Amino acid sequence: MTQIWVGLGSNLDNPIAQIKDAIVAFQSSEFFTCVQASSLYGSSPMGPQDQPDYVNAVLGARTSLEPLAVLDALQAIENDQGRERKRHWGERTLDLDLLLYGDEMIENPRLTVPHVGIADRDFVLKPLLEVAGDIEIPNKGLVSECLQQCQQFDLHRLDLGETA
Ligand code: A4P
Ligand code: MG
Repeated sequence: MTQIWVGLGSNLDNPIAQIKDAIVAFQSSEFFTCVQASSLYGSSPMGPQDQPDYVNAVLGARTSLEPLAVLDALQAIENDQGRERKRHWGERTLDLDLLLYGDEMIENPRLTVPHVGIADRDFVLKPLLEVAGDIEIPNKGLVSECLQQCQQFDLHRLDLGETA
């Protein structure tokens, strides 16, 4: 079994519900166990500014799937939640990025791990630190060190109150 970390993002069609549904999809999947999710965070968009704010989270799981099979499973969950691929860094119902696959470094036409943007974005690093602790990102350093140097996107933890 390999420990994986997945970044979740949504800014269309009730983003909070999209992220919660995605977490349930992992919990119900035969491919993943020990699913643990961070809090949900709000963030301003990276990329085109004429799109809604995002909801972001990070999820950990254990799996016996090989890396490309994990990517297939992530894309199946995205597609189940109505993902359409429009413009780069544009709006989406659900984006699932494979941030880390154990401590492996993978360079494949379909898959780069660690995810290319992992060390540059507070909306990935803050929830990762919350749920994974201060782990080492291969070739990048500790999550806390990356967080001190990364770009900021008005990140704030969402208070979901009674509905959490
Ligand atoms: N791919 C390669 N490596 C990976 C990986 N580690 N995990 C390939 C997932 N996919 C990976 O992805 C394009 C292709 O990347 C996939 O087919 C896969 O083979 P995509 O999801 O279709 O395209 P994308 O998401 O538009 O591109 P990209 O580069 O993945 O964008 P990002 O980095 O995911 O950024 N602003 C805020 N505040 N919060 C966000 O979450 N997200 C984005 C998307 C833009 N702005 C944002 C946020
Ligand atoms: Mg993506």
